[in-house]
Amino acid sequence: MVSSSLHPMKTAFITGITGQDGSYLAEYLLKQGYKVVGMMRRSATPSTARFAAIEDQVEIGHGDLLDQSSLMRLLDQHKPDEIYNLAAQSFVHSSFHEPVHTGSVTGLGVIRMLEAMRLVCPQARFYQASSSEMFGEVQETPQRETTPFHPRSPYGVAKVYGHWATVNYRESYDMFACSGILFNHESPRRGLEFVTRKISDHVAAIVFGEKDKLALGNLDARRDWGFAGDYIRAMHLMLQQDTADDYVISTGTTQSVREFCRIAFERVGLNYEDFVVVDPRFFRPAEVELLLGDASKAKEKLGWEPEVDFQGLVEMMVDADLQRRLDRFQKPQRGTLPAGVKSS
Ligand code: NAP
Ligand code: F7E
Repeated sequence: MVSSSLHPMKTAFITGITGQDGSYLAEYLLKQGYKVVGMMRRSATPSTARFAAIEDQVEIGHGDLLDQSSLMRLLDQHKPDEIYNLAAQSFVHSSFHEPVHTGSVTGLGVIRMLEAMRLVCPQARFYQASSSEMFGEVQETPQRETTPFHPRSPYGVAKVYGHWATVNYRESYDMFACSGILFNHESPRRGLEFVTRKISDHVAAIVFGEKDKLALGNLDARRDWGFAGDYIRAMHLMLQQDTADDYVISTGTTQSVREFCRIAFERVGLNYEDFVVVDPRFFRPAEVELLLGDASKAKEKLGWEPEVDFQGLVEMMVDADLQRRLDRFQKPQRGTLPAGVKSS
């Protein structure tokens, strides 16, 4: 295990800094003494909300995983020590509607980053955001680094490509390239389209009288859900080792979407069965029914362990969505507010 001592003068380059993980990782690396450069793509409405608190401490470079020249220009300009490739079209459901785009960003985008690094700064260390979606129709339980992949969506297929591209560049060019096979991780900064945040936000909306129902798809899908703030520590640890390797990062527990609903509604004294309706629009052409990770390699070699458990995660997310509404001076209409969620 390597201790997480301060790293003055090191530069970290993060793609996907506007996303959930990018914002947590940027905060963490700043605390570790890094100079942080984040890559953002052009947007009509810039999405800087997640890292607003640290915006003035982060340097932003404009680029896109679809544009090879922008990646090479940014790496040449900043000469990073560590590259965290977190950018992706990351929503599995959308990947069925935009399979080619997903393949180009989430799959080929990895090769574009690796090529840019090979040509511009081959001594840098590279982290690829791989995913438990690669296991898909699981071939064994729990899933570990050696479990064969069987992806069930264009997103999963693209992530398999990115994973093997990372391994291939490590083997072909002796580059320090790691693939973190992360299971689902959530937080109050999770996008509203993902099921956990959709549930926590709807619970708060129901409490505040904005909504009466929560329409969901498959309630029986099971996931190994952890807290994003724990998982970004593992990304950093992977790049501090003597040799590059691949690691599963997970909690080692699995719960259903239904169980997430039950705890989320219980947090405000309500019964999920009174509000949740099943809507076929949210089912997928092919589903990943069960994910459960075995992170013993990460525990042994990185000294990594999660700190937030499932119940703590659900409550954190519900409380944050309630608090957001209280901060906007909204008034609760039903249910009970947990202690700790208060008007400011
Ligand atoms: P996220 O919140 O959806 O963030 C995705 C990021 O990618 C955003 O910053 C987005 O920018 C950026 N992006 C999308 N297309 C891009 C492009 N063409 N060029 C440059 N940037 C682009 O995802 P996350 O939850 O933080 O996940 C981070 C990474 O881990 C992703 O690669 C995801 O697939 C992977 N992963 C996530 C989980 C999980 O449970 N969260 C688990 C395993 C793996 P905009 O703001 O402009 O859209
Ligand atoms: O779905 C079911 C859905 O969209 C979880 C991404 O970060 O983790 C994430 O992918 C489960 C699925 O996440 C709704 O069918 C039911 O079984 O929150 P999700 P995901 O597909 O697991 C992996 C590891 C990644 O790498 C991805 O980037 O919940 N579900 N009803 C629903 N899902 C959604 N979104 N909406 C529903 O209404």
